[in-house]
Amino acid sequence: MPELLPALRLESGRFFEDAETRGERLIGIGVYDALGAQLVEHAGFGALWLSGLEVSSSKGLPDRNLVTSTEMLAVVQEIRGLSALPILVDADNGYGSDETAARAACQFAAAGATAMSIEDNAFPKRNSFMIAADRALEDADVFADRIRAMRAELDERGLRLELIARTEALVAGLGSEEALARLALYRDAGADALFVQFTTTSADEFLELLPAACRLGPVVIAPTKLPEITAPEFHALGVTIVLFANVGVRCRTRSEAGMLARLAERGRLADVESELLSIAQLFALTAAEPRASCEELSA
Ligand code: SPV
Ligand code: MG
Repeated sequence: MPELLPALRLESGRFFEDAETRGERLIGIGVYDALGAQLVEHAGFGALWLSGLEVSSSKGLPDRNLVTSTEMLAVVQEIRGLSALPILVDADNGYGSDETAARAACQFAAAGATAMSIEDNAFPKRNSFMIAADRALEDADVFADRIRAMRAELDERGLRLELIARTEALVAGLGSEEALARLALYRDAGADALFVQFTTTSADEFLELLPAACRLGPVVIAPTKLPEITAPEFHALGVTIVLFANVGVRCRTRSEAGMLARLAERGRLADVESELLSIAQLFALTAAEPRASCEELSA
């Protein structure tokens, strides 16, 4: 009987503190299901970003606080069953209150997640790249109290989960000073890592404040709007984890849409066969042992 699950090499301890101590720099890739997590692991990346945008999109929903913590939990569980990579859960704004955030933190921790990111978008959150969206932020002290509430609940239950505090201050047009003040407040409230989000219009501000943010603590970024800068370049600036946050769902959706358009036009499988995994490759991917490599899958 083959092993159905790979041996898990889960980090115990403090993920970000350990990464800093070891001088570790990682790339995390956005995922929304276990299959995507397997592909990311096979490709050799070091972390999984369970992306709110990707999970929302995979359900045909906009990224506006519609996906619930229990839906995210189900994905954490399915991924943890197949991958030993660190799972960083994008928990939006914590789902509305201190209690919802603390409950989600405990559930994600118990399911084997490594970290949970919460952002200071007011409820209901809007994805950072939605144009003309209301950009109201949560009051900074209210948000800091949320971090304390999550930590207290985790500690009370003897659970360990790294907390990533993300500010949307640059996205909201509030400037670098506000962004840094919020990051410092969130760190003092107990966040293990800091995340500063930006869009095209705030990319310069982001690059300017990045060194100061990195002096406050371990930093996580998602440089969707600075696509020319490499992950090693960001690492050299002091960033601990670079997230390519939404590449999975965008790639799969685009390639599937293209294939379907050609199939609709031609009505013949042979015309799209070269765009498909073979059935054998699919079986190899989902077989217990041995699993197929990325090179084999894209051959
Ligand atoms: C996500 O992946 O859901 C993120 C990153 O929060 S982004 O949507 O790119 O802002
Ligand atoms: Mg998100």
